[in-house]
Amino acid sequence: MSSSDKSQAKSKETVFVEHRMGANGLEKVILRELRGFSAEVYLYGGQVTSWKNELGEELLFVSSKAIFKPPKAIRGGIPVCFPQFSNNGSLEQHGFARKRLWTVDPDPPPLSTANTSRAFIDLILKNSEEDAKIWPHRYEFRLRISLGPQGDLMLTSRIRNTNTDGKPFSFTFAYLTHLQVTDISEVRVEGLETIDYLDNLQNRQRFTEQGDALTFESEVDRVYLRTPTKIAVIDHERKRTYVVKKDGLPDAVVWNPWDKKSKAMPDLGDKDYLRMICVQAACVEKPITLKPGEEWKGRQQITAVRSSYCSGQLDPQRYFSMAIRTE
Ligand code: TA6
Repeated sequence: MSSSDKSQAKSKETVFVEHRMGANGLEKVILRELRGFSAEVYLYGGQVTSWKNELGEELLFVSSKAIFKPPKAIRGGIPVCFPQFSNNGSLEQHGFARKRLWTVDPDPPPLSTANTSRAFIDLILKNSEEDAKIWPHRYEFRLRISLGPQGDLMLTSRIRNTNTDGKPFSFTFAYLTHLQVTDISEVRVEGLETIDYLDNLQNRQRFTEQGDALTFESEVDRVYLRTPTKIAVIDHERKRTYVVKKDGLPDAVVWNPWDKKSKAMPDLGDKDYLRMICVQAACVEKPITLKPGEEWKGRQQITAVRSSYCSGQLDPQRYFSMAIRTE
């Protein structure tokens, strides 16, 4: 059988989008692409809870004690923080979108970026009477989750102000992305060197990152401001690099709870912090303001590439630029 026949046969047998019952009767959608990458999205929270490579290796972290039951947010994967990131506002921490039941968007307006993938799902969340009591605005939040041809995981959010009272609204936003790593003490983050950040562990005081890659020896909870559009997370142990590319999201939040906070969080295993790093494409410092009829778009694309980086063998900066070139 020729290779094109094989790929046609594979394409015939691949179910690109499958609706399934997940934990506790919550509905989920499984996305599969031809090369064998897959992803899982719960309609509860519009939350990606799994992203696996062609070998079936899990690339996202979900807590061993995650609670898949409303009204608790699922600990791990990629919670969507809207209309407020952090507890620095009038709403609950990270807003309510991750605790709402999203629906499949039957007829989404076309996205400007050409979509070649068949493994995608369009979800939508709209204002509700209940939420209007705490956030008195009308909006349409469209979220497309897709697997690209290289297995990359793409999330595109489009938020439109549909207020009929002429009022604008403002919001902050983050994809609270939990990446799975082998050993946090062997992880480096490239791309944030010399960038200013707000340190949530020091009353959001402003500091400037050092000139070298970010490494982890204790709890980190920082909002990096106006970062480059590409950030690399190198899992040295696994020889894997995640490249996070973002658009419309100027900031990036880096979080690891470390041991003490892990023990204090009931839905996080005591040792889970060793296997996770949160690198979140976000808009925190300067809220986004939309007038009625205006729409904002924020995209995040994560690619997992093999990295042969071993200390002393390869300059991470050079590797990082090489990793981007192979994109
Ligand atoms: O992303 C950083 C952060 O704001 C941390 O401060 C920590 O609270 C984390 O989010 C998780 O927040 P959650 O509300 O999901 O427990």
